[in-house]
Amino acid sequence: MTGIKQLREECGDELFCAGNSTCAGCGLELAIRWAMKALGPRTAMVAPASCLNVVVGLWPKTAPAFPFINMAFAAGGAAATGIRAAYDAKGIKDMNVVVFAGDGGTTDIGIQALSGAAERGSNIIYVCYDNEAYMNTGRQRSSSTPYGATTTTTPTGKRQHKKNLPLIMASHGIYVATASVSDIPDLYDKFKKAASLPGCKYIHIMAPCPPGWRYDASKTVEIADLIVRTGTWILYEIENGKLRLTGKSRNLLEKAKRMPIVNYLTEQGRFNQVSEEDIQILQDWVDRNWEEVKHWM
Ligand SMILES: Cc1ncc(C[n+]2csc(CCOP(=O)(O)OP(=O)(O)O)c2C)c(N)n1
Ligand code: SF4
Ligand SMILES: [Mg+2]
Repeated sequence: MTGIKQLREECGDELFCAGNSTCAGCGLELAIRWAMKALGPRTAMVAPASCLNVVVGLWPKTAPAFPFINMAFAAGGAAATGIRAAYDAKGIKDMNVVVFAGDGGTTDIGIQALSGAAERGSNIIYVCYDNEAYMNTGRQRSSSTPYGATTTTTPTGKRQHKKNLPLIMASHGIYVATASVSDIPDLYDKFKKAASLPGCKYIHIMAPCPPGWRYDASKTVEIADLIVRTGTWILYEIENGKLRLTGKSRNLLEKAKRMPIVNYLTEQGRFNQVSEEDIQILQDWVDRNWEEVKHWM
């Protein structure tokens, strides 16, 4: 794994520049900055409707120092496939083509275009930065919002569990990785790996959002670490159908090693209303997810 010292030496210029308008402590900003440090400037990015569309700013003062296109909500996978086809037609072989989409734009609205790109084997990297709701429009629930979380459309707490999109994408037989903004070397290595592989690759990043999750902006990395240490978000990569745990998740296969989920929930205002019964339902869901992961190992 790339160490912190090596990361510092390897990383080139900042490609997602100052002047962007993310909120303080935005997990999306950490995710895109480090993804781009791994991918480098020969990268074209498609951004379906999301916070990312807005925070880049308006031309000529836009934050990305690389080709960037805002896209219709449903069309991320299709647009990236088209861009790759255009590069191929022009004989340009050294560009990464990347979709950077929110959880709403991935797990709900963009899933058919993503599934199509994966099935066709389009040579793209599709990234979902997951802040677990439609944040840009004021915090509505998505299929990636966890059970119990309040949003404006689930004011008493969501009653359905989070959709497991990484494993749905793994069922397409492609390279899949999960990541967290609390473990940058792990995230960095997964982008480097994805860029080196042919076909469609899928990376799902847990990217906390202070105003949406209702916690202090200084705690983003701490919260992103807690979600991993409680086993609520599992770090792994799946290559050729085999799952390999990475980062802190490597030591958490045994339930006794995982912190109880309540330690993660109490840090965030969005879980203020959960009952003891809800906490147990969430804990059981976490434990079931670990059992599921074992089937892929
Ligand atoms: C077809 C369509 N419906 C609704 C919208 C309005 N809209 C823009 S961004 C957004 C929320 C996106 O949520 P997500 O994909 O999770 O990204 P986030 O805002 O959380 O970064 C919505 C509903 C739109 N642009 N297009
Ligand atoms: S609302 Fe959340 S995801 Fe959007 S810019 Fe602010 S912190 Fe980032
Ligand atoms: Mg979102």
